[in-house]
Formats: sequence, C-alpha cells, structure tokens
Amino acid sequence: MSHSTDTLNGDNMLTTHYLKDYTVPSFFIKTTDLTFKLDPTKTEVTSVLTLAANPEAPTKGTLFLHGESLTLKSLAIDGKPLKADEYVLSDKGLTLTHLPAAFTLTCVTEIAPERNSSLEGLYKSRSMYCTQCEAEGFRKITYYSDRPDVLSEFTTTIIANKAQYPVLLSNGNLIEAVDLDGGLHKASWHDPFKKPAYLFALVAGDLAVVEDSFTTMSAREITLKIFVEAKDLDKCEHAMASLKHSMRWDEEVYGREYDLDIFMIVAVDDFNMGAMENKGLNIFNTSCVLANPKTTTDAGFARVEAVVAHEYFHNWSGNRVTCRDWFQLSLKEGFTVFRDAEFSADRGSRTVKRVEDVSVMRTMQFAEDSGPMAHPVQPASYMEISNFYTLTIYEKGAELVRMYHTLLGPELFRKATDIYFERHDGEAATIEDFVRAMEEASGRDLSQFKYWYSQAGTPVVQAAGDYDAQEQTFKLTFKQYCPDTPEATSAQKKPYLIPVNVALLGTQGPQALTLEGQALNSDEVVLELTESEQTFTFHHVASEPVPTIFRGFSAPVKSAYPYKKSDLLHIATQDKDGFTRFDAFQQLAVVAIFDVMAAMRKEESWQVEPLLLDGIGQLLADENLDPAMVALMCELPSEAYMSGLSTPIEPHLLHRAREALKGAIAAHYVSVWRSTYERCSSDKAYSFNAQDVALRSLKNCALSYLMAAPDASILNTCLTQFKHSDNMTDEIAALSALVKCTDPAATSLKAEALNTFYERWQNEALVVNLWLSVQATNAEPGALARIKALMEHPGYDSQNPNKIRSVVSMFCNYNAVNFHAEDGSGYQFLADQIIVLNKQNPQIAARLLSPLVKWKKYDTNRQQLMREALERIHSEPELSSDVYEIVVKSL
Ligand code: B3K
Ligand code: ZN
Repeated sequence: MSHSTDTLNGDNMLTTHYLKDYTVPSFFIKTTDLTFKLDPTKTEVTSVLTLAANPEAPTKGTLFLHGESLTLKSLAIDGKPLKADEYVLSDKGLTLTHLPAAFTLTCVTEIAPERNSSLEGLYKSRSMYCTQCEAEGFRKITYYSDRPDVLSEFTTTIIANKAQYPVLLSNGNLIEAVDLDGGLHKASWHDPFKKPAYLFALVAGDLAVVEDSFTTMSAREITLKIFVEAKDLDKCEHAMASLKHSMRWDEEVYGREYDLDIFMIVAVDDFNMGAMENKGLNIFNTSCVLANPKTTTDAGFARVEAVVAHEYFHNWSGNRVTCRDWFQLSLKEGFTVFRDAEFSADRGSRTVKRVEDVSVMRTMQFAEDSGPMAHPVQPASYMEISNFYTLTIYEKGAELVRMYHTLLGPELFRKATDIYFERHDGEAATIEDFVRAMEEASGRDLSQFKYWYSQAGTPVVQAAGDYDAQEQTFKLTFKQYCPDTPEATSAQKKPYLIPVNVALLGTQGPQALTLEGQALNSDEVVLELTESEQTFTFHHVASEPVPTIFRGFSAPVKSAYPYKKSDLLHIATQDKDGFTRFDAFQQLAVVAIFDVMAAMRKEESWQVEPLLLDGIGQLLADENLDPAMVALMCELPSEAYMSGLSTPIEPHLLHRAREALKGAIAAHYVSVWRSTYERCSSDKAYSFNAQDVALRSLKNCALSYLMAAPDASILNTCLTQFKHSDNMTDEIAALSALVKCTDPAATSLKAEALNTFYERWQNEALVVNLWLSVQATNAEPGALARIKALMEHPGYDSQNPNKIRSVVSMFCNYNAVNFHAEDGSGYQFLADQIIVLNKQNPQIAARLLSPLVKWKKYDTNRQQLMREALERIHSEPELSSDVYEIVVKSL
C-alpha cells in the first residue's frame, strides 16, 4: 500500500515518497537469472526470477514490479504464459495478483541501449555497452522489485558479436565462456553474494586489460583487472596501486577483507557521475580512473586515488551491508566518504586533505543547506531520488560519522563499526541501526545526536570568552541555533549535540587545560555542547588566552568568535595544528577582502590589511613550513566561498576586490614570490607523493601571484613552464595563469598557447576537458560568446557529461562575473541548456540547476532575472521528475 502523494506536472504524475510510509516487500526474489542478447536497438532481456512471499508482508499474493521504457515480449509463471488480462501494465511497472506463495516468473523484454541518452539502465558509451543502475536504473532493463531491500543471487549470461565485443563482463565469477554460431559468443557470470538490483552491472566491449593481484590478510589471492580502451593502457598504474593500497587499508583500519576472487574496474567515457560500486565490477568515469603524469594533474591523481578507494570501500559499507531504502542513502555514502577521507589523509597530507574537505563543506554544502533544496541527512521525503545524491548526503553525512569518531575515540568507534558490519552483513540496514551500533559500543545514549539526521540546515554557534585575571579563570560561553529550512522553522528545531574541540592559546602556543576544576592531560579538549546556551569554565589560566574553537572543524557548523585581527594572526602563526592555523588566516583574509569591497563601494582608496601582508610575508619566509600549507594559506578565499558569507552577493564588486587585493599582495612581494618560485622548482622527474605535490602547489601559487603583476621576465617564466614541463600539473597551471592574466602583454600569448595546447592534446579527451575548463572560467568580458563558440568546437561533445561539466557547469559556477551579467544573458543561456538536457539526460540537467537555485541570495534585479529563467524552465511541457522537483522547490 503506498501513501505517497502525487503532483501533476503537465500530463505527468509525479509522486512524492515518504520515509514514514516504508513497508516491507511483499515477495523476496531468491535468485535472478538474466540473459542479454545485445543489440543496439533490440536488446532482448530474459529474466527468470524465483520468488517467495514475505511472511511479514501485510498484503498477500500481489506483486508490483518496477519497469520503465520497456517493451514487454512475454511473461510466464511457472512456465505457463500469462495472457494480457492476467496482469496490469502501466508506465511505472507491472502488477501481478492472485499469486502463489512461491513461484518462478519468466519475463522477456526488449530495450534499445543506443537510444538511451539518460545514461541510466543499459546504454552505449561509444563502442561499448555498459550499465548504471543506482538508484533506480535497473527498472529500465527489466521488470523487477527495484528497491534496495530486495536482495537476490544473480546469474548473468551475455550474448554478443565476438569481434565487436570480445570482452563480456558482469558481477561475480565467470562460470562459462563459449563461442556460438554466427560470430557470436557468450559469457555467464555468477555472483554468490546476494545483492539489490542497483548493484548489478554489465559491460561489453573491445577492451584492453591491466592485470595484477592482491593477497588478503587471510592469504587469499585476488585477481585485479582494470579494463580500458587500448590507447589508455598507459594510464592504469596509479589506479591499480590505489586499489591495492585501499584493500590493505580496509584490512588494517577496519578489519574488512575482500570477498570475491576477482575485482574488476572498467573505464567508460560517458558517465553521469564519478564511479559506481557494482559488486565486483566497478564502473568508472574515465576521469576518475585514468592517470598519467603527462595528462593528469596532481588534483587528478588525488581524485583517482580517492574515488578508487571510495568505490572499493563500498564493498563493505554499501554492498555487504546495504540500505533498506533510499532515505538511508547517507548510511552508505556518508560513512564511505568518511572512510575514503581518512584513507587519503593517511596516504598524503592529513592537514591538506582536511582543509580541502572543509572548504567543500563551507563553500558548497553550506550553500545547499541554506537554499530551497536544503534537506536533512536522512530526508523525510523526495520526488526524484537522483536529486538526493547531494553534498548533504555525502559530505555532511561524512562529518556526522567523523563526529562519532571524535566523541567515541578511535577504539570505541572501531568497536562500533565491527558490531555494525557483523550484525548486518548480508542485510539492508538503516541509519538507526548504525547509531545503535555506536551506542552499544560506547554505552552512551546518542538520542540527541540523531537531530543531526532529521534537521536540515547549518547550526550557528556563537561563542564568547570571559577572562578573570583575579580568579585566573576563562569562561567560554556558546549559544547555538539553526536557521529556518524548508522542513522546519528555527523555533521548531531542537538543540544539537555538538562536539567542540577547544584549545587555549597563550603566548607560547596551546596551554595545559583544567576544566571545571579538573586537570586534563592534554592541551586540547572536546567539549560537548548540548544546550541552546552553555558555559564551560577553565581554571588556572595564568594570562588572557586566545581560544581556538572547532579545531579540525570538529562539527559542521558556522561558528563565530569576536576575534581581533591580531588574534587571528597570532593563531595563524603560533598554533601547533595546521588546520587551525589555516582557518584563522582564512578569516583574516575574508575580513581583508570585505574591507576592500567596502572601500570600493564608497569609491575610497584602500590598502592591503597590514596583518595579512605581514602574515603572508612570515609564511613565505619560513622554509620549515609545509609548502602545501603555505600555498593553501596564501591562496585568497575563493569567490564561491566569499559569496556564501555575503548578502546580497555582489559578483562584480567581489571579483574586482579580490583581484585587486591579490594584485597588491603580488606587487608587494614580487621578489619573494620569485624566490619562492625558484625554491620550489626542480628538475626531478614527476612523482605523485605528498612532498612533491606540496612543492608544485606552492610553486604554482607563486606563479599565479607573479602573473597578477607580470613583467616581461615573468611572462617568459610562465611560457617556459608551459612549454617545457614534463607533467600536466605544471603545464595547465602555466596555461591557466596565462589565460587569467589581464596584462595586455599577455593577450596574443594566450591565444597562441591555447592553440598549441589543443593541437598537442586533441586526442586526449580528459586533457581537452582541462583546456575547456580553463576557458570556461576565464573572467574576461565577453565570456558567453566564447562559451558558445567553444560548444561548436570539435573538442566539445554535447552528449558527453564530462564535456558539459567542463564548459557549461564551470562557466555557470566558476565564472561569476560573466554568468551573473546584469542583462541576464548568463541565466538565459543556462535555461536553454537545461531545457535541451531535460529530454536528453535529466540527471545532468537537474545538476546544472544549482546556480539558479540560489537566486534569493542576489540583488532584486538579478533575483528577477534568475526567477524568470526558472519560470521558463518550469513552463516546459515535458519536464523530467529530476528537473521538475528542483524547479518547483526553488520557485
Ligand atoms: N553510489 C554511486 C552514486 C550513484 C549515483 C546515482 N545517481 C557512486 C558512489 O557514491 O560511490
Ligand atoms: Zn559512494
């Protein structure tokens, strides 16, 4: 029985699904036997399901099977064909009634992979077939209980032309491979682990393979294979190494061993997101698996390592223990992001990784959490589940898991994950099951913590300090509230349990702490804030301290403390923790940018905040600091980050102020930037390791400052780096610095460099994407015309999500001055793109909406224009549920 509500969108009925309406499945599917006869327009899918009634289901004898865009050829129960009046077909699926308690259902459907441009279900990417089933793509393959709490044992047989598709893959182990008549061949795969349909995968193509092996902690030998197009064989080494590191790490840190005898990764060009954790057969966007120093940046290498790890870790957090329903999505995604973040932190620089992740939270997740699409980590309802693969589910979800780690400590946290994995192995679990494991391991009652899952919005914590020299006490008072969000007003929200990691900084760094009369063995303490307002008292504080709060971003909140600018510089230079230093320095830089904006608004003269200048000078002078940290701290807060702190957002003023400040800092320290650049340059061959990455990042930071105030010799340095680097990190950094350079002397050099680069890399799709992005984010006037021209360029492909992201998405999200042009041309352009993509690929269309969704944060003129763009999309006749949901919630 469904209690969901329906909304009419043109002729389309759209359903809202509610968490509170969950009902158990009426039948279980014990085995699923699939046979695919592959054909671009007429793929025949035969499914044989053995079904058994669920004794706990309230309704008996009725079964609904999801199915969309399918042609039903035949249907039989226990071998007996069904007549058309013995079932009910709709555009959402198939209903069978009067069913026995156990039976076999045989169903033949026909699908057209070549016409499937949604990249969901079975589709063609160039010359290969592949699948994407999460969340609800399997229903585009055959009629099925396409819900994650129906777990089945799958056997898959694939039949295809052998010359065109020599490689045929599915989940599990290969059980048979034979040649057939007529140039065909067939392969059968069996997956012994029960799984929901969203983890099903099939691949067929002419693929080359890199093979390796891994010996598990119980001495089992696992075959590892990465399948790519032959031309990409030289780009697999890093992913393979990352996979082996991930496998070892999950054994060592979580005690989790791989289970099948083979683990496969396939790279595909056309993919809606990064990658997919299908059991034993992960499918990856080429951008998240291929890496080679010549074609891939350091950021690309890091992404490959993180995504390979993320998908591999899903084998336990997602596959062995899956989700009961999609309201539990963060159970697998938040947890797995936390796992991959810790892995990356262990492999490279922990501080850099934390700074990057917190920037994503503060810049992007906070924006989502304060807009019309704000939703709890465990949403209460959705229309289109594809719209809920969000920063809130993933990144905020990971922060929640991190808070357990902070509150429980590493040992109890590990005890809890052991309980969770062992208790729910082979099951579909809920977020409540996860919390229960945390409670049992720690003996704590975590009921207040659960508000983090049910309340949307970013809590605000205001802190104030009070030093009493007489008593030698320091009182820290915190007040918390959470702003209104679509599902609840601020007044309706309950206070959160918030871990606040605190240290008190004296002149010599963090001090030993005595809290509420009790001496602590540490100079850092995690306070637990549980009330709307709460005070903590530290004793034996000899002199007035500078407190640091939310060290390491111990909770995903917006925090405020009335620091003086000099306090911020003191923390930035004296704290022992890299993240805390970064955080303080960034706050100082934010104030400095706002100061310039204020002066510019009044058309007054301004000067660079002296403490910021002093701080940068100190950072660049101290050669003992980690160069990566120096680079991160010297990089001014991005326009996107600053936008989140402004109401209304003033894109042009912000851009002008930030660029002017950067130019002034550049000019003040020219010779220091120059020597920093020289100090970080080296002739060593490229290697992806934390130390070398750090040096490259500081070198390229220096280059970008130098190019903000260039002379002929600097332009020359930049060109030399562009032409003679042995790696893409340095090559693209030089190209990007040149393209961004506003000096007239750079104008002709830019065009030439862009041409040279394209000529050189035109056959490397991923490198062409970098080339497209550099141009899409070029803030010079006239960007829209350049974007339109780029979209006509042979290097563009309007069907490929990576190209769309590199141009349209980069322009609309990271070229604010042009996208937010006062005449609304940027908004009209985006609306046009979304309208086209709505039909072609609804998931990509919906993702592109995010810059428009933020319309309320701009001035009234822009609000009006952005709203008009949204309304135009809204009035389109056949809106997908993906686009419809976001547009309606935003208006
Ligand atoms: N689980 C997939 C995401 C699927 C998105 C479907 N729209 C990748 C990941 O998070 O690992
Ligand atoms: Zn994931």
